Amino acid sequence: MQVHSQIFSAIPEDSIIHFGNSSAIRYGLLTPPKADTIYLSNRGTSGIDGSLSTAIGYASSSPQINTVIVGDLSFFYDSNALWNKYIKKNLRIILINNGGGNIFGFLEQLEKSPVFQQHFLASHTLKAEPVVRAFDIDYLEASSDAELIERLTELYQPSARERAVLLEIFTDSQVNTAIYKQLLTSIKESKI
Ligand SMILES: Cc1ncc(C[n+]2csc(CCOP(=O)(O)OP(=O)(O)O)c2C)c(N)n1
Repeated sequence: MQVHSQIFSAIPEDSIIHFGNSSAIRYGLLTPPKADTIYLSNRGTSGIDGSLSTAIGYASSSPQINTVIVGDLSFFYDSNALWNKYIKKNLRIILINNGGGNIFGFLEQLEKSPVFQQHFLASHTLKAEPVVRAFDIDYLEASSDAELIERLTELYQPSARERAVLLEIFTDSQVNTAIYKQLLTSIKESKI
């Protein structure tokens, strides 16, 4: 949630934001909307196949800054979307890498399953850097709050951007799950 709040402070007004599935859209909806910004999401049937492709296709014919906020499984699953000669420098991909499908950590019954890590979370240690470099896209990364603030400034600096760029933000899935559950409990108990 901290990461999303920082991202939303940095995204310029009058731009386009695309959300992937599944935590990205949920966190996005919890963050107060930005003025003059269009929010898009290709959720399909909550699919991870195609959210990146749709966003990249849209950005290729858009004059505005297009930011795609996507999780790691969604990104790697649809990374072939980057093999495309119409990608322009208005594209900003923000990949929130929590090492798996963290959305499944919110479902109590699944979490108790002996195959949770392997088959539901599908946990991994992949990094996006070699993938985006292969497609001639710039790469930035952040693993702390301080780094994130600096990288977000770089991400939206027009003079620093000659090509599309991906910012990979590493987060801790266990912290994410604990905080999100706390939030849901607070809402149920109407403390907020
Ligand atoms: C094609 C397809 N396969 C599997 C799923 C099931 N599914 C829904 S969300 C999700 C995990 C998304 O993980 P990630 O993109 O890393 O986002 P996170 O929830 O961790 O933020 C999966 C596998 C799906 N929706 N579509």
